[in-house]
Amino acid sequence: MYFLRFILLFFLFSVLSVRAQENPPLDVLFIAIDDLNDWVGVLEGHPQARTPNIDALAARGTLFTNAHSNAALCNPSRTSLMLGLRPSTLGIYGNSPNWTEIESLAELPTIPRFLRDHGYSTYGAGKIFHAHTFYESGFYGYNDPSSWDAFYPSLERQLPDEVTPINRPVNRNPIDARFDWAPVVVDDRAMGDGQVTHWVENQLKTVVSGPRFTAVGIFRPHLPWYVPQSYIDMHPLEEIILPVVPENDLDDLPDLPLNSEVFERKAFLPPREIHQWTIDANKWSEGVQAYLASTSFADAMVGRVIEALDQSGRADNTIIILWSDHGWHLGEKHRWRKTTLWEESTRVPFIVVAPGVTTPGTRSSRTVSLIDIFPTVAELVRLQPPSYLEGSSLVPLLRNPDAIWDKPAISTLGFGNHAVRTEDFRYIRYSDGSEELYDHKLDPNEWMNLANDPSYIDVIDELSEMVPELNTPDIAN
Ligand SMILES: [Ca+2]
Repeated sequence: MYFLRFILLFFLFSVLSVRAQENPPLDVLFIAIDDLNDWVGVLEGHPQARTPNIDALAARGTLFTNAHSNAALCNPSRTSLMLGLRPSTLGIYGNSPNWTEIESLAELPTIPRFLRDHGYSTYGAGKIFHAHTFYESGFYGYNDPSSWDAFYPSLERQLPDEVTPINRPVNRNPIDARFDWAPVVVDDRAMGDGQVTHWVENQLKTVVSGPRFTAVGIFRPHLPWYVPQSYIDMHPLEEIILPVVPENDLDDLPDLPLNSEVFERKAFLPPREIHQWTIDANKWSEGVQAYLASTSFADAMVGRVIEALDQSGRADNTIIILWSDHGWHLGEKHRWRKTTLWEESTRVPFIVVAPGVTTPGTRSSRTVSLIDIFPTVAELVRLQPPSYLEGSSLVPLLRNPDAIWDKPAISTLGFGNHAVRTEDFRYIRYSDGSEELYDHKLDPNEWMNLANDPSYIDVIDELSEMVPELNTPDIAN
């Protein structure tokens, strides 16, 4: 008996060590893009999107065509993604709470810290956690020094300085100088994203021992849309196609999303005022052009990073995950920017390339969200994830993109406001109990709110069961 057990153990040990030799721990390359909606070639959100590098990355693995952010605002989206807990569990709804200064949250591992604790070397550059580049403010964001072995520009500061026009706003809007666009005569490499990307390229080409996690946070197409002229030239102004926006699209909406500061943000780049200005000043097409140009610029940065990975010889041993923190409106629902619970704000590009797991060129239309990234990474690198994570590992969908999947994508904005996205529906419930329902089979643009249609009572009953029950009070208060 004892002998048998010994043989068995010996056998297991040999199998495990052979497996270990055959499968060294995989590297992870994490590509975050800021404010990139579905205006990406492969997602077909805009017919003139030109993103050849993101499209090529999608062709290497699995593209999730129905992926949604946890919150349509930088800080709650990114904090939630990196910690693996919903904004409504964390109590982080706005851009002001710094999670690293809240004791109960600061001790939770982020994705990179989790990997670092398990033997990974971790390198990061650019906007991973919330930060912005309104240069003169001296605000450097909420980075977590314990997550990284090295970070560019520094552990404290996530974004480098960049060259900007002198007389802002160049587009002469009277609302806010941060809502701006212009060509800049700057080499790609000298752009903030160019500096960040350059550092990551060198990092990827440097030989390190043991597994490595590398994160690059690309800032465009976040405002302001200052990009080299060549990217603007890719999108000629006279050919720009505008989103179709019915005149009466807001008429069937409840009061809260139209009048609450959570959504309307009158104090900060007011979304509907901006839209009205783009119409009055005949600037809508220019704005769309500038966003498309910024997206093509961000795509070029993705191309450089992937090229460096390929040159490093480690691509076959590297999991690649590309995501954006949330979407963006450019006139849909008569508004610009983010901060809504509608499709334009929540739908994001999300691509996973996992050697030995994903099949090149596959797509999954299952509803997934960025809360699923942490458990997915953990399973892909064969580590036991923290037990409290609220997402689901997407490995079953990476193996079979059509696998049965009954989980909705949940997006949250402000206290007590949630959207539930299933493959067929978007159901929104606001903190005051008001509701919206959109049938995506009939109405992919979410123009017809069916919340008061008696024939959808059963659907609403079913979807309201999926609304998160835990709503932690805003820790900023
Ligand atoms: Ca953002």
